[in-house]
Amino acid sequence: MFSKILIANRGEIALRVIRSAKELGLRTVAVYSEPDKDALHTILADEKICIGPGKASESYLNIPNILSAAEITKADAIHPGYGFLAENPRFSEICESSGITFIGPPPSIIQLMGDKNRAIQEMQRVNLPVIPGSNKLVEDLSEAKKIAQKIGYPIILKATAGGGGKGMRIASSARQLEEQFSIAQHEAKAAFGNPSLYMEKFFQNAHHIEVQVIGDKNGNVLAFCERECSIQRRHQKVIEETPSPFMDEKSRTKLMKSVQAAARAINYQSLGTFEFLVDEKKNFYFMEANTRVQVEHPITEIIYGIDLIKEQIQVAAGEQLSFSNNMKWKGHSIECRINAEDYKTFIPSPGKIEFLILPGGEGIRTDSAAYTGWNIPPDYDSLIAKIIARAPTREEAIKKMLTAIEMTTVVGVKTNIPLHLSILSNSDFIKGQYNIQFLDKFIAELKPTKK
Ligand code: MV4
Repeated sequence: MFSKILIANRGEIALRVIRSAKELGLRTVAVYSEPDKDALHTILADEKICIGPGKASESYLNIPNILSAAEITKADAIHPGYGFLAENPRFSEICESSGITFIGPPPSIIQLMGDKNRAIQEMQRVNLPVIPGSNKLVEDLSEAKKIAQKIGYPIILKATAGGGGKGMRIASSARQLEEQFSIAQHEAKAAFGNPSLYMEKFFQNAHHIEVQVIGDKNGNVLAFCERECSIQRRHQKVIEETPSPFMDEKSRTKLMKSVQAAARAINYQSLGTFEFLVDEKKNFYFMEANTRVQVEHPITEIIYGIDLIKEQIQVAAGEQLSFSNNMKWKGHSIECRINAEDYKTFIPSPGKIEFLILPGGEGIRTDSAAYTGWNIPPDYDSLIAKIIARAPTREEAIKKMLTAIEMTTVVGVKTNIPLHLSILSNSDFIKGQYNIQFLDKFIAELKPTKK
């Protein structure tokens, strides 16, 4: 087992990793940018090293500075968290060649899943259903039009070096495809340095459902109960829950077994999440996989009563998975992401938190690095806290979450708390009758169009 790990991240996830590392008796090193001098992860780690100014490219994305911090403090492992360098294959390779364990999958897996088109081809090879589409890169507009004819409109163009919705363009006709194709190529080139696109049938009324996996270095791989993540706006998740109110036992078992088999077939190691679209008939189609811990991982931890970050650190140190295949989950869990933003426009609202009261009580967990007096810097995401509610039934979990959020106080910055309260009180949401269309429609109703 390691003796000291460096957390190459910030905010709530850095604090989350520090907690599990401390419980494992490890010493912790925080890296921080100048605006994060007084951040909670900086304060609560055993050691701290400033790695640069606020701009992410000069600090949290600055590989030489992060590795120097690891050398200086003699850290024997690095946890990348999510975002920043978490899915950068070059970073994991440089860690390994520097004799520092990268707490995540091997570079080959990060590389595979980072190339979205290649990942789809590989998942098809190991018999995981994939979204009907080109299943190859689309070279030019004329090929795109031929493939779209075969698949049937509407179609969606996706950047193979993208993911998480970045660089997606939808076309409902050949004329729209003519307009969108070159825009999608330019956006992909600008955002990822790679203009390559692939195409899929666009599922209008699907669910966005994902499956957590974990693998150790001895070929053991586990898949967990699915997470429903359809409530997103511009590909930013707002509310996630597990189990999905849409899935039934039969579909759930089939999905989990299929993911476990596919993950085992490619010898998946460490934490990962396989994302699917599920259609009205509950057919699931692989969309993409993330080779990192996800923001919403606590809802899975809570229904299983496990610590996924501890497991991830232990398997990185070569230990066996500490839980078996037939794990049971209990109850229902929901996560609400409380952001410092205008809830109608989603425009971030950084600044000083004058006063903060986060909720507690039975069945409530808050993952947050915010505190009264903390100045939310404008350089990073605007997450204030993740509130996670767990109860025996979905109805009770919703009621518990509503109560928790009503008793949350944030003074000094705008928040999306009103949005959460209105979603959690919405009858379709309460009935569990929603899909990926829900939030865009809901927000349109929130702010009636100007007369
Ligand atoms: C899709 C899709 C429908 N059809 N792909 C990919 C990244 C994720 N954040 C959203 N993604 C989607 N990919 C195909 N072929 C629907 C989504 C999607 C979505 C799309 C538009 C508006 C809201 C959405 C919410 C979740 C998923």
